[in-house]
Amino acid sequence: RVQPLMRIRQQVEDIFARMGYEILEGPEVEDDYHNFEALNMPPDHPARDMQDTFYVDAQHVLRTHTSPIQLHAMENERPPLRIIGVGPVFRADSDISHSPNFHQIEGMCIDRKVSMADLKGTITFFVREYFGRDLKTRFRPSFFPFTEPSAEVDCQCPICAGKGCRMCKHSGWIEIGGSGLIHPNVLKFGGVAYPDWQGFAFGFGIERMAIIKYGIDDIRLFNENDVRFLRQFAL
Ligand code: 2NM
Repeated sequence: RVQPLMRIRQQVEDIFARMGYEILEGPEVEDDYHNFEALNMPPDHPARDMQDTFYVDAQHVLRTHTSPIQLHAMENERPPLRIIGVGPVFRADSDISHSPNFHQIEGMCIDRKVSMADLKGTITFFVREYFGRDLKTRFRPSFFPFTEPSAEVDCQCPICAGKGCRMCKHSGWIEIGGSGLIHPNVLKFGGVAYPDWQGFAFGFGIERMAIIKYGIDDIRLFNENDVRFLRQFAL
């Protein structure tokens, strides 16, 4: 069988491929510039803390997110761009809901005029396709260094259809990712001529997307290779 996480990755990639996105991977070891500096995280930024980041040497890290893939795409391709960056990422964190090597899928759209409305339309379409029904999507103001404005993305809980259950902590809503308009500093670092070109971006954790769809309660199950777990995802 296809491993459940890779099934989810294929499904998510496929939805964005149908919207015209190009699917890209990238190096798992990145230099400090592409993982942090060019994403508007200067040398004193708290995200660089040794407690979160696996350092390879003074200048290189195991990428902590897939956003460096977007940076490489800005450097190597010309707008308009629709890019999905996907693959493993690494953070020094491990418990029932955090894995030190989890997977992200991030999207970026760069065009002449791009707004929060375009972002919301794209994410709303994705949520409907991914869960296969008409779940509502909600955007909450938030902060990320690489986007301004920024928003967290919630959808109605697919387990209880918004009624309230253990998965959504009885709120009816569940957080599925982050998003925003790409910060002008990031576009400039990537060599994109702002404001002639503008962009939106978003990111999801693939384990989290799988956990929410299937009601799985422990992220570690994906890597244990217990056939009783894996068999439940037979086609
Ligand atoms: C997120 C949330 C918000 C993001 C931004 C970019 C880039 F490189 F284009 F600026 N890529 N991904 C982004 C924005 C990711 O994940 C929670």
